Amino acid sequence: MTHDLVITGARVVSPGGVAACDIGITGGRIVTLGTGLTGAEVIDATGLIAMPGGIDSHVHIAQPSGPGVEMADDFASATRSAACGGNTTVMPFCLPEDGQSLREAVTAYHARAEGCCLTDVSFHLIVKSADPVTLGQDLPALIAQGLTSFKVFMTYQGMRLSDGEILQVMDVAREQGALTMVHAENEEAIEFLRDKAERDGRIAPVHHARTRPVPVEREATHRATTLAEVAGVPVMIVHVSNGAALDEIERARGRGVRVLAETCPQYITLTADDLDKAGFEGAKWVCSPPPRDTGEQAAIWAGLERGAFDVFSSDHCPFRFADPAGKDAPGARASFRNIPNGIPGVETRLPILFSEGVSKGRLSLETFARLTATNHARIYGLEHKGAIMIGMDADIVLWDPTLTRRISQSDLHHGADYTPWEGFEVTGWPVRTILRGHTVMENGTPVDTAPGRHVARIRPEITA
Ligand code: DUC
Ligand code: ZN
Ligand code: ZN
Repeated sequence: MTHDLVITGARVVSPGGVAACDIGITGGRIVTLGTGLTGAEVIDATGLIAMPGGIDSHVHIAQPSGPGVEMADDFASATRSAACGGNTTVMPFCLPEDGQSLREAVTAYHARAEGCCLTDVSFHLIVKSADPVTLGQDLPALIAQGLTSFKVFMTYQGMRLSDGEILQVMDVAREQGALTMVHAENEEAIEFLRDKAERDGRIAPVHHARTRPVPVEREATHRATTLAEVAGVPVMIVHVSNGAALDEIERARGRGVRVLAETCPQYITLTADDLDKAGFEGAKWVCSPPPRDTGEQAAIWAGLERGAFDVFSSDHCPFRFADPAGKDAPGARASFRNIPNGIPGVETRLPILFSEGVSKGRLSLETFARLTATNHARIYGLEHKGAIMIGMDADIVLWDPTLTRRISQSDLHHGADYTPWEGFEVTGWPVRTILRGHTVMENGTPVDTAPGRHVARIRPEITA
């Protein structure tokens, strides 16, 4: 049999282990794994590692961010950046604008993503209201259409749900077979600390981190896992930043609660000191939960090494720095409270974990593949993605494990005007990204096509 495409010479990372073999691709799917394969097109990947294309299950793209504030990426730039960073699928959130229903929001997001994506896309929902239409009509309808996961917030006025509302939403998740994701920070504790800081004149960006300390996240993590226990549902705790929150997760697991956990590059590489740069510079690192300290980085690393985390995502949430529609929003210099929250990272997630994890000998190639692709697909129900196996989509990224580079804004493809990792040295870099058999990035250059499409999902296995 002659294939459409054959990749030869690579070390192939699959759920069964790492093996030298050819990958035969026809019709956008992996159809053969073996030796001596023939194809209409052949990619010689000698010396490279073939990994499942990255799935970034936590990104924000073109998300409404408040009056006058605009995210730095649309779907074209975000997915171009994602593909250049070795990803083949991204999972953005659909956030309704004020007055918009969840279903209307999803329709608007589909329109924004239509025809311009370099990676596949699969939407999560954000549930910011527990009104009867959302709970009784929109959520069940959208879950039935394959949007089988949603996020709720315990922080942010206008977004947060009360404990009782979270229980109601979790109950819908239980009935309909969806997975609830929780942003766990205690809003009232943050408000108390923030008001006090402002009264005392502590208004610089670093006070964003100081007014969202570890206990605020630890308490909310405990509460989120307890609410899941009460509702009888699994829960994903997103962007875990510290050891105490992870302890709460592991304690809940010890009680038999089905708790999944996500962490991100910022929590293994950045600290609150990054927010403490002179003047307004620290705004570049303002995100929630904030980066902590080297002790907490070590706790997150220990969690990654012992398998306590299920997924490693970017939480890509880009704003331009030198821009009044971005980090320099009206009032942002007068108080950290007004700095848009989030950092760009979809293109740097994989190189950072590869370098810090695989190249430094802390993670095996198989663990890397699980944390960056396979588990995302399994947990969120992307049936044909996340593994180099026969029958799966031919979503493959070729890595050169010997390439050492310094991360630089000038090489990246996102819409932000900075990277929080400027100058950060990494060893290991993705050199070719293949989406369903189409090359979408080669040697750092995006290919000028838009083969990406929306992928509906099956019921997440943990909800069964
Ligand atoms: N939570 C996120 O998940 N992303 C950006 C901001 C936030 O609070
Ligand atoms: Zn969040
Ligand atoms: Zn996020």
